[in-house]
Amino acid sequence: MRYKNWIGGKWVEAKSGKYFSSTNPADPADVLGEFPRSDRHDVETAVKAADRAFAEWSRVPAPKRGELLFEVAKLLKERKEELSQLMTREMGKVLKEARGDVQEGVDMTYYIAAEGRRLHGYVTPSELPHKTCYAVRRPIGRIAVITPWNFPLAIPTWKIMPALVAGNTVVWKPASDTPRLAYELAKIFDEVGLPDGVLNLVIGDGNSVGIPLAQHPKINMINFTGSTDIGREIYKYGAGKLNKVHLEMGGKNPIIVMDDADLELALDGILWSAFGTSGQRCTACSRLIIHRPVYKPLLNLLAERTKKLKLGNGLDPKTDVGPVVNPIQLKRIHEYVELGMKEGADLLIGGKVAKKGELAKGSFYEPTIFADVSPDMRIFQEEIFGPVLAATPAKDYDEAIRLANDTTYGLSSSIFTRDIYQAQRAIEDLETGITYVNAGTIGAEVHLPFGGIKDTGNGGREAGQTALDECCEWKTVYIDYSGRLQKAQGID
Ligand code: UN1
Repeated sequence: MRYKNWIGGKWVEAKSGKYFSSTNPADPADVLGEFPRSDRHDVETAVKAADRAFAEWSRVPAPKRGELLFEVAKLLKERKEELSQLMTREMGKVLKEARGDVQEGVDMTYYIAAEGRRLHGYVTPSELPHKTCYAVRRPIGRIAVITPWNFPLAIPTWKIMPALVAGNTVVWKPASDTPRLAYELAKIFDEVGLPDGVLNLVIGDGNSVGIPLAQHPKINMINFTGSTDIGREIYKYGAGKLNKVHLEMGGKNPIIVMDDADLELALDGILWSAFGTSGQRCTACSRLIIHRPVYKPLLNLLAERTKKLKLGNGLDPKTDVGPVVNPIQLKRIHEYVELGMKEGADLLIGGKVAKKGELAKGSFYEPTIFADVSPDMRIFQEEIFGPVLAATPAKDYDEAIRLANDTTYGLSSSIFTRDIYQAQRAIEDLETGITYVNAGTIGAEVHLPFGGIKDTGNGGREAGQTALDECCEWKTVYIDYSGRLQKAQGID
Protein backbone atom coordinates (compact mmCIF):
# COMPACT_ATOMS: atom_id res chain seq x y z
CA MET A 1 0.00 0.00 0.00
CA ARG A 2 1.27 3.47 -0.96
CA TYR A 3 0.68 6.43 1.32
CA LYS A 4 0.92 10.09 0.41
CA ASN A 5 1.78 13.48 1.83
CA TRP A 6 -1.06 15.67 3.08
CA ILE A 7 -0.63 19.18 1.74
CA GLY A 8 -3.23 21.92 1.47
CA GLY A 9 -5.95 19.42 2.39
CA LYS A 10 -5.06 16.98 -0.43
CA TRP A 11 -3.28 13.64 -0.38
CA VAL A 12 -0.47 14.06 -2.88
CA GLU A 13 2.57 12.16 -4.12
CA ALA A 14 6.02 13.58 -3.55
CA LYS A 15 7.35 15.56 -6.50
CA SER A 16 10.17 13.00 -6.86
CA GLY A 17 7.60 10.24 -7.40
CA LYS A 18 9.84 8.05 -5.24
CA TYR A 19 8.90 5.93 -2.25
CA PHE A 20 10.58 4.14 0.63
CA SER A 21 9.17 1.42 2.83
CA SER A 22 8.61 1.33 6.55
CA THR A 23 9.25 -2.08 8.12
CA ASN A 24 8.88 -3.79 11.47
CA PRO A 25 12.16 -3.83 13.44
CA ALA A 26 11.16 -7.19 14.98
CA ASP A 27 10.55 -8.69 11.55
CA PRO A 28 11.58 -6.73 8.45
CA ALA A 29 9.36 -8.92 6.25
CA ASP A 30 6.40 -7.13 7.85
CA VAL A 31 5.99 -3.95 5.78
CA LEU A 32 3.82 -1.08 7.03
CA GLY A 33 3.59 0.62 3.68
CA GLU A 34 5.42 2.67 1.07
CA PHE A 35 5.91 6.33 1.88
CA PRO A 36 6.83 9.34 -0.24
CA ARG A 37 10.46 10.37 -0.51
CA SER A 38 9.80 14.08 -0.40
CA ASP A 39 12.26 16.92 -0.94
CA ARG A 40 12.38 20.69 -0.88
CA HIS A 41 9.81 20.98 -3.69
CA ASP A 42 7.22 19.35 -1.43
CA VAL A 43 8.36 21.52 1.46
CA GLU A 44 7.75 24.54 -0.73
CA THR A 45 4.15 23.57 -1.55
CA ALA A 46 3.47 22.68 2.07
CA VAL A 47 4.78 25.99 3.43
CA LYS A 48 2.75 27.85 0.80
CA ALA A 49 -0.36 25.94 1.88
CA ALA A 50 0.34 26.73 5.54
CA ASP A 51 0.86 30.36 4.63
CA ARG A 52 -2.43 30.57 2.73
CA ALA A 53 -4.34 28.88 5.54
CA PHE A 54 -2.94 31.12 8.28
CA ALA A 55 -5.06 34.24 7.66
CA GLU A 56 -8.32 32.38 8.13
CA TRP A 57 -7.29 29.86 10.79
CA SER A 58 -5.78 32.50 13.05
CA ARG A 59 -9.17 34.27 13.01
CA VAL A 60 -11.22 31.22 13.95
CA PRO A 61 -12.19 31.78 17.60
CA ALA A 62 -9.92 29.71 19.84
CA PRO A 63 -12.82 27.77 21.45
CA LYS A 64 -13.82 26.62 17.95
CA ARG A 65 -10.27 25.55 17.20
CA GLY A 66 -10.36 23.65 20.48
CA GLU A 67 -13.61 21.93 19.49
CA LEU A 68 -11.91 20.43 16.46
CA LEU A 69 -9.16 19.11 18.70
CA PHE A 70 -11.77 17.45 20.93
CA GLU A 71 -12.94 15.56 17.84
CA VAL A 72 -9.37 14.51 17.14
CA ALA A 73 -8.96 13.30 20.73
CA LYS A 74 -12.17 11.30 20.46
CA LEU A 75 -11.02 9.48 17.32
CA LEU A 76 -7.56 8.86 18.78
CA LYS A 77 -9.23 7.28 21.79
CA GLU A 78 -11.55 5.16 19.65
CA ARG A 79 -8.61 3.92 17.59
CA LYS A 80 -6.25 3.44 20.53
CA GLU A 81 -5.88 -0.31 20.08
CA GLU A 82 -5.41 -0.17 16.31
CA LEU A 83 -2.86 2.66 16.57
CA SER A 84 -0.99 0.89 19.38
CA GLN A 85 -0.64 -2.31 17.34
CA LEU A 86 0.59 -0.31 14.35
CA MET A 87 3.09 1.49 16.58
CA THR A 88 4.50 -1.76 17.96
CA ARG A 89 4.87 -3.05 14.42
CA GLU A 90 6.44 0.14 13.13
CA MET A 91 9.01 0.97 15.81
CA GLY A 92 9.04 -2.03 18.11
CA LYS A 93 8.03 -0.84 21.59
CA VAL A 94 6.03 -3.46 23.48
CA LEU A 95 2.29 -3.22 23.13
CA LYS A 96 1.54 -1.99 26.65
CA GLU A 97 4.01 0.87 26.14
CA ALA A 98 2.56 1.64 22.72
CA ARG A 99 -0.83 1.92 24.41
CA GLY A 100 0.76 4.36 26.85
CA ASP A 101 2.15 6.41 23.97
CA VAL A 102 -1.27 6.65 22.30
CA GLN A 103 -2.88 7.44 25.67
CA GLU A 104 -0.37 10.26 26.18
CA GLY A 105 -1.48 11.62 22.79
CA VAL A 106 -5.15 11.37 23.79
CA ASP A 107 -4.46 13.10 27.12
CA MET A 108 -2.44 15.87 25.52
CA THR A 109 -5.10 16.49 22.89
CA TYR A 110 -7.94 16.70 25.42
CA TYR A 111 -5.86 18.87 27.73
CA ILE A 112 -4.90 21.35 25.04
CA ALA A 113 -8.30 21.31 23.32
CA ALA A 114 -9.72 22.75 26.54
CA GLU A 115 -7.18 25.59 26.35
CA GLY A 116 -9.28 26.89 23.48
CA ARG A 117 -11.64 28.18 26.18
CA ARG A 118 -8.86 29.57 28.35
CA LEU A 119 -5.77 30.67 26.44
CA HIS A 120 -5.41 33.15 29.28
CA GLY A 121 -3.64 36.42 28.98
CA TYR A 122 -3.73 38.92 31.84
CA VAL A 123 -5.17 42.25 32.79
CA THR A 124 -3.28 44.63 35.04
CA PRO A 125 -3.88 48.19 36.30
CA SER A 126 -2.37 51.12 34.47
CA GLU A 127 -0.22 53.71 36.23
CA LEU A 128 -2.60 56.29 34.77
CA PRO A 129 -6.30 56.88 35.43
CA HIS A 130 -8.93 55.91 32.87
CA LYS A 131 -6.63 53.55 31.11
CA THR A 132 -6.81 49.77 30.73
CA CYS A 133 -3.85 47.50 30.10
CA TYR A 134 -3.85 43.87 29.15
CA ALA A 135 -1.80 41.26 27.32
CA VAL A 136 -3.18 38.55 25.02
CA ARG A 137 -1.68 35.59 23.24
CA ARG A 138 -1.34 35.76 19.48
CA PRO A 139 -0.25 33.03 17.08
CA ILE A 140 3.29 33.12 15.75
CA GLY A 141 2.49 32.04 12.19
CA ARG A 142 3.76 29.00 10.33
CA ILE A 143 5.46 26.45 12.56
CA ALA A 144 7.78 23.66 11.41
CA VAL A 145 7.31 20.58 13.58
CA ILE A 146 10.03 17.91 13.40
CA THR A 147 9.39 14.80 15.48
CA PRO A 148 11.30 11.62 16.45
CA TRP A 149 10.36 7.95 16.10
CA ASN A 150 10.53 6.94 19.77
CA PHE A 151 7.15 8.50 20.65
CA PRO A 152 5.54 8.51 17.21
CA LEU A 153 2.17 9.67 18.48
CA ALA A 154 2.66 11.40 21.84
CA ILE A 155 5.42 13.81 20.81
CA PRO A 156 3.65 15.02 17.64
CA THR A 157 0.59 15.80 19.80
CA TRP A 158 2.76 17.79 22.27
CA LYS A 159 3.83 20.03 19.42
CA ILE A 160 0.96 20.10 16.96
CA MET A 161 -2.01 20.51 19.34
CA PRO A 162 -0.78 23.64 21.18
CA ALA A 163 0.35 25.16 17.88
CA LEU A 164 -3.11 24.68 16.36
CA VAL A 165 -5.21 25.75 19.32
CA ALA A 166 -3.22 28.98 19.44
CA GLY A 167 -4.04 29.69 15.79
CA ASN A 168 -0.79 28.77 14.06
CA THR A 169 -0.53 26.61 10.96
CA VAL A 170 1.91 23.71 10.82
CA VAL A 171 4.17 21.84 8.43
CA TRP A 172 5.08 18.54 10.02
CA LYS A 173 8.03 16.33 9.18
CA PRO A 174 7.80 13.06 11.14
CA ALA A 175 10.76 10.70 11.58
CA SER A 176 11.33 8.49 8.57
CA ASP A 177 11.24 5.44 10.85
CA THR A 178 7.59 6.05 11.73
CA PRO A 179 5.72 7.51 8.73
CA ARG A 180 2.74 5.18 9.13
CA LEU A 181 1.80 6.54 12.54
CA ALA A 182 2.19 10.06 11.16
CA TYR A 183 -0.14 9.21 8.32
CA GLU A 184 -2.73 7.83 10.76
CA LEU A 185 -2.69 11.04 12.83
CA ALA A 186 -2.93 13.27 9.76
CA LYS A 187 -5.84 11.16 8.48
CA ILE A 188 -7.74 11.81 11.71
CA PHE A 189 -7.30 15.58 11.22
CA ASP A 190 -8.60 15.14 7.68
CA GLU A 191 -11.62 13.19 8.95
CA VAL A 192 -12.63 15.83 11.50
CA GLY A 193 -12.52 18.48 8.80
CA LEU A 194 -9.51 20.59 9.73
CA PRO A 195 -9.48 23.40 7.14
CA ASP A 196 -7.11 22.86 4.20
CA GLY A 197 -3.47 23.71 4.82
CA VAL A 198 -3.75 24.21 8.59
CA LEU A 199 -1.70 21.04 9.12
CA ASN A 200 0.52 19.70 6.36
CA LEU A 201 2.37 16.40 6.47
CA VAL A 202 5.58 16.03 4.48
CA ILE A 203 7.28 12.63 4.77
CA GLY A 204 10.96 12.15 4.00
CA ASP A 205 14.40 12.26 5.53
CA GLY A 206 16.12 15.00 7.49
CA ASN A 207 18.42 16.24 4.74
CA SER A 208 15.79 16.44 2.01
CA VAL A 209 12.85 17.65 4.09
CA GLY A 210 13.91 18.66 7.61
CA ILE A 211 16.69 21.06 6.64
CA PRO A 212 14.87 22.91 3.83
CA LEU A 213 11.85 23.17 6.11
CA ALA A 214 13.84 24.62 9.00
CA GLN A 215 15.60 27.01 6.59
CA HIS A 216 12.45 28.17 4.84
CA PRO A 217 12.06 31.95 5.13
CA LYS A 218 8.29 31.71 5.61
CA ILE A 219 8.64 29.46 8.65
CA ASN A 220 8.41 31.56 11.84
CA MET A 221 9.14 28.93 14.43
CA ILE A 222 10.81 25.51 14.56
CA ASN A 223 9.80 22.90 17.11
CA PHE A 224 12.19 19.96 17.18
CA THR A 225 12.77 16.84 19.26
CA GLY A 226 15.81 14.72 18.44
CA SER A 227 19.55 14.52 18.97
CA THR A 228 21.63 17.38 20.35
CA ASP A 229 23.85 17.42 17.24
CA ILE A 230 20.94 17.98 14.88
CA GLY A 231 19.28 20.37 17.31
CA ARG A 232 22.36 22.59 17.24
CA GLU A 233 22.19 22.72 13.42
CA ILE A 234 18.51 23.56 13.51
CA TYR A 235 19.13 26.30 16.06
CA LYS A 236 21.51 27.93 13.60
CA TYR A 237 18.97 27.86 10.77
CA GLY A 238 16.43 29.44 13.07
CA ALA A 239 18.89 32.05 14.34
CA GLY A 240 19.56 33.30 10.83
CA LYS A 241 15.87 34.14 10.47
CA LEU A 242 15.46 35.27 14.11
CA ASN A 243 12.95 32.45 14.56
CA LYS A 244 11.85 31.09 17.84
CA VAL A 245 13.34 27.60 18.08
CA HIS A 246 12.12 25.03 20.57
CA LEU A 247 14.55 22.15 21.11
CA GLU A 248 14.13 18.93 23.09
CA MET A 249 17.25 16.85 22.86
CA GLY A 250 19.38 14.21 24.51
CA GLY A 251 19.65 12.94 28.05
CA LYS A 252 22.03 10.91 30.19
CA ASN A 253 19.60 10.53 33.03
CA PRO A 254 20.83 9.28 36.42
CA ILE A 255 19.09 7.33 39.13
CA ILE A 256 20.72 7.66 42.56
CA VAL A 257 20.09 4.89 45.07
CA MET A 258 21.04 5.72 48.68
CA ASP A 259 21.67 3.06 51.33
CA ASP A 260 18.38 3.78 53.11
CA ALA A 261 16.28 3.23 49.95
CA ASP A 262 13.61 0.61 49.47
CA LEU A 263 15.77 -1.56 47.22
CA GLU A 264 12.92 -3.58 45.70
CA LEU A 265 11.20 -0.36 44.71
CA ALA A 266 14.46 1.01 43.31
CA LEU A 267 14.94 -2.16 41.27
CA ASP A 268 11.50 -1.80 39.72
CA GLY A 269 12.21 1.84 38.88
CA ILE A 270 15.63 1.10 37.40
CA LEU A 271 14.44 -1.76 35.19
CA TRP A 272 11.47 0.23 33.91
CA SER A 273 13.52 3.35 33.20
CA ALA A 274 16.61 1.66 31.72
CA PHE A 275 15.02 -1.05 29.60
CA GLY A 276 11.49 0.22 28.90
CA THR A 277 11.20 1.17 25.20
CA SER A 278 14.55 -0.67 24.95
CA GLY A 279 16.19 2.37 26.54
CA GLN A 280 15.12 4.56 23.62
CA ARG A 281 13.57 7.44 25.53
CA CYS A 282 15.25 10.76 26.00
CA THR A 283 14.21 10.31 29.64
CA ALA A 284 15.60 6.74 29.90
CA CYS A 285 17.89 5.99 32.82
CA SER A 286 21.35 5.34 31.43
CA ARG A 287 23.40 5.98 34.58
CA LEU A 288 22.93 4.33 37.93
CA ILE A 289 24.72 5.91 40.88
CA ILE A 290 24.70 3.68 43.92
CA HIS A 291 25.66 4.50 47.49
CA ARG A 292 28.60 2.22 48.33
CA PRO A 293 27.02 0.22 51.19
CA VAL A 294 24.36 -1.11 48.80
CA TYR A 295 26.44 -1.14 45.60
CA LYS A 296 27.19 -4.86 45.36
CA PRO A 297 23.87 -6.20 46.69
CA LEU A 298 21.85 -3.91 44.42
CA LEU A 299 23.88 -4.81 41.34
CA ASN A 300 23.51 -8.52 42.10
CA LEU A 301 19.76 -8.22 42.42
CA LEU A 302 19.62 -6.08 39.31
CA ALA A 303 21.59 -8.58 37.22
CA GLU A 304 19.28 -11.37 38.39
CA ARG A 305 16.15 -9.43 37.46
CA THR A 306 17.66 -8.31 34.12
CA LYS A 307 18.47 -11.91 33.21
CA LYS A 308 14.78 -12.71 33.46
CA LEU A 309 13.66 -10.00 31.01
CA LYS A 310 12.25 -11.59 27.88
CA LEU A 311 13.31 -10.12 24.56
CA GLY A 312 10.93 -10.50 21.66
CA ASN A 313 8.30 -9.11 19.36
CA GLY A 314 6.39 -6.40 21.22
CA LEU A 315 3.05 -7.83 20.09
CA ASP A 316 3.66 -10.94 22.20
CA PRO A 317 2.25 -10.22 25.67
CA LYS A 318 5.09 -12.23 27.24
CA THR A 319 7.73 -9.86 25.86
CA ASP A 320 9.38 -7.43 28.29
CA VAL A 321 11.85 -5.76 25.91
CA GLY A 322 11.21 -5.20 22.21
CA PRO A 323 13.67 -4.58 19.39
CA VAL A 324 15.57 -1.36 18.86
CA VAL A 325 14.34 0.78 16.01
CA ASN A 326 16.62 -0.25 13.13
CA PRO A 327 19.89 -2.03 12.20
CA ILE A 328 21.83 1.25 12.22
CA GLN A 329 20.89 1.92 15.85
CA LEU A 330 21.64 -1.72 16.70
CA LYS A 331 25.15 -1.34 15.32
CA ARG A 332 25.67 1.96 17.12
CA ILE A 333 24.59 0.46 20.45
CA HIS A 334 26.97 -2.45 20.03
CA GLU A 335 29.84 -0.09 19.16
CA TYR A 336 29.21 1.73 22.44
CA VAL A 337 29.27 -1.57 24.32
CA GLU A 338 32.60 -2.51 22.73
CA LEU A 339 33.89 0.93 23.61
CA GLY A 340 32.79 0.44 27.24
CA MET A 341 34.76 -2.78 27.43
CA LYS A 342 37.78 -1.12 25.90
CA GLU A 343 37.48 1.73 28.40
CA GLY A 344 37.73 -0.83 31.18
CA ALA A 345 34.17 -0.92 32.53
CA ASP A 346 33.02 -4.23 33.97
CA LEU A 347 30.37 -5.89 31.78
CA LEU A 348 27.93 -7.37 34.26
CA ILE A 349 25.31 -8.73 31.89
CA GLY A 350 24.29 -8.54 28.22
CA GLY A 351 26.59 -6.89 25.73
CA LYS A 352 25.47 -8.77 22.64
CA VAL A 353 23.18 -8.52 19.67
CA ALA A 354 20.47 -11.11 20.39
CA LYS A 355 20.21 -13.70 17.65
CA LYS A 356 18.44 -16.68 19.15
CA GLY A 357 15.60 -18.15 17.05
CA GLU A 358 13.11 -15.56 15.85
CA LEU A 359 15.26 -12.73 17.23
CA ALA A 360 17.78 -13.20 14.41
CA LYS A 361 15.29 -11.64 11.98
CA GLY A 362 15.08 -8.35 13.82
CA SER A 363 17.19 -5.70 15.59
CA PHE A 364 17.40 -7.03 19.13
CA TYR A 365 19.96 -6.08 21.76
CA GLU A 366 20.40 -7.79 25.10
CA PRO A 367 19.69 -5.55 28.11
CA THR A 368 23.20 -4.60 29.18
CA ILE A 369 24.70 -3.38 32.45
CA PHE A 370 28.21 -2.13 33.03
CA ALA A 371 29.57 -1.82 36.58
CA ASP A 372 32.43 0.34 37.85
CA VAL A 373 31.93 2.95 35.16
CA SER A 374 33.88 6.13 35.82
CA PRO A 375 32.90 9.64 34.72
CA ASP A 376 35.79 9.92 32.26
CA MET A 377 34.42 7.04 30.20
CA ARG A 378 32.39 7.86 27.11
CA ILE A 379 29.72 5.35 28.12
CA PHE A 380 29.16 7.51 31.23
CA GLN A 381 28.95 10.73 29.21
CA GLU A 382 27.34 10.03 25.83
CA GLU A 383 23.75 9.23 25.02
CA ILE A 384 23.55 5.68 23.65
CA PHE A 385 19.76 5.49 23.15
CA GLY A 386 19.55 1.76 23.75
CA PRO A 387 19.26 -0.78 26.58
CA VAL A 388 22.64 0.00 28.13
CA LEU A 389 23.03 1.04 31.75
CA ALA A 390 26.26 2.33 33.35
CA ALA A 391 26.58 1.81 37.13
CA THR A 392 28.95 3.78 39.34
CA PRO A 393 29.50 3.67 43.13
CA ALA A 394 29.37 6.84 45.27
CA LYS A 395 30.82 7.14 48.78
CA ASP A 396 28.15 9.55 50.08
CA TYR A 397 25.30 11.86 49.08
CA ASP A 398 27.60 14.67 47.93
CA GLU A 399 29.59 12.42 45.66
CA ALA A 400 26.39 10.93 44.25
CA ILE A 401 25.15 14.40 43.32
CA ARG A 402 28.52 15.36 41.83
CA LEU A 403 28.49 12.25 39.67
CA ALA A 404 24.86 12.77 38.66
CA ASN A 405 25.63 16.32 37.54
CA ASP A 406 28.83 15.38 35.75
CA THR A 407 27.23 15.41 32.31
CA THR A 408 26.50 17.90 29.58
CA TYR A 409 22.84 16.83 29.58
CA GLY A 410 20.09 17.84 31.98
CA LEU A 411 16.71 16.25 31.28
CA SER A 412 15.57 13.85 34.00
CA SER A 413 16.97 12.51 37.28
CA SER A 414 15.83 10.42 40.20
CA ILE A 415 16.76 9.59 43.77
CA PHE A 416 15.65 6.64 45.85
CA THR A 417 15.85 7.41 49.56
CA ARG A 418 13.57 7.36 52.60
CA ASP A 419 15.29 10.38 54.09
CA ILE A 420 13.13 13.42 53.44
CA TYR A 421 16.02 15.84 54.05
CA GLN A 422 18.12 14.07 51.45
CA ALA A 423 15.25 13.92 48.96
CA GLN A 424 14.48 17.63 49.33
CA ARG A 425 18.13 18.54 48.94
CA ALA A 426 18.42 16.40 45.83
CA ILE A 427 15.50 18.25 44.24
CA GLU A 428 17.56 21.41 44.61
CA ASP A 429 20.94 19.89 43.78
CA LEU A 430 20.18 17.81 40.68
CA GLU A 431 20.80 19.83 37.52
CA THR A 432 17.88 18.59 35.41
CA GLY A 433 14.54 19.90 34.18
CA ILE A 434 12.71 16.98 35.81
CA THR A 435 13.45 15.18 39.11
CA TYR A 436 11.65 12.12 40.46
CA VAL A 437 11.75 10.99 44.09
CA ASN A 438 11.32 7.25 44.67
CA ALA A 439 10.37 6.63 41.04
CA GLY A 440 12.38 6.08 37.85
CA THR A 441 13.32 8.76 35.33
CA ILE A 442 10.47 8.16 32.86
CA GLY A 443 6.73 8.71 32.90
CA ALA A 444 6.22 12.47 32.58
CA GLU A 445 2.56 13.60 32.61
CA VAL A 446 1.17 15.89 29.93
CA HIS A 447 -0.11 18.70 32.11
CA LEU A 448 3.30 19.59 33.54
CA PRO A 449 6.20 21.32 31.83
CA PHE A 450 8.55 18.91 30.07
CA GLY A 451 12.14 19.67 29.10
CA GLY A 452 15.69 19.95 30.27
CA ILE A 453 18.59 22.25 30.98
CA LYS A 454 22.24 22.25 29.76
CA ASP A 455 22.62 20.56 26.36
CA THR A 456 19.16 19.01 26.55
CA GLY A 457 17.34 22.16 25.54
CA ASN A 458 17.46 25.87 24.92
CA GLY A 459 15.19 27.07 27.69
CA GLY A 460 11.72 26.14 26.50
CA ARG A 461 9.30 23.66 28.00
CA GLU A 462 6.64 21.74 26.19
CA ALA A 463 3.46 20.18 27.58
CA GLY A 464 1.74 21.86 30.53
CA GLN A 465 0.76 25.52 30.35
CA THR A 466 4.27 26.27 29.09
CA ALA A 467 3.36 24.60 25.79
CA LEU A 468 1.32 27.70 24.99
CA ASP A 469 4.22 30.01 25.78
CA GLU A 470 6.24 28.16 23.16
CA CYS A 471 3.85 28.72 20.31
CA CYS A 472 2.40 32.17 21.06
CA GLU A 473 3.53 35.74 20.76
CA TRP A 474 2.33 38.29 23.32
CA LYS A 475 0.37 41.33 22.24
CA THR A 476 0.17 44.11 24.82
CA VAL A 477 -2.78 46.46 24.59
CA TYR A 478 -3.28 49.94 26.15
CA ILE A 479 -6.70 51.54 25.93
CA ASP A 480 -6.96 55.12 27.07
CA TYR A 481 -10.47 56.44 27.79
CA SER A 482 -9.48 59.66 29.56
CA GLY A 483 -10.07 61.71 26.41
CA ARG A 484 -6.68 63.45 26.68
CA LEU A 485 -3.08 62.51 25.86
CA GLN A 486 -1.75 60.94 29.06
CA LYS A 487 1.98 60.35 29.16
CA ALA A 488 3.45 57.44 31.10
CA GLN A 489 6.49 57.70 33.40
CA GLY A 490 5.20 60.92 34.93
CA ILE A 491 6.02 63.13 31.96
CA ASP A 492 3.63 65.98 31.98
C1 UN1 B 1 10.97 11.13 25.14
O1 UN1 B 1 11.58 10.14 25.51
O2 UN1 B 1 11.35 11.75 24.12
O3 UN1 B 1 8.49 10.81 30.44
C2 UN1 B 1 9.74 11.61 25.79
C3 UN1 B 1 8.43 9.97 29.54
C4 UN1 B 1 7.43 10.12 28.43
C5 UN1 B 1 7.94 11.04 27.38
C6 UN1 B 1 9.33 10.77 26.94
N1 UN1 B 1 6.18 10.61 28.96
O4 UN1 B 1 9.18 9.03 29.52
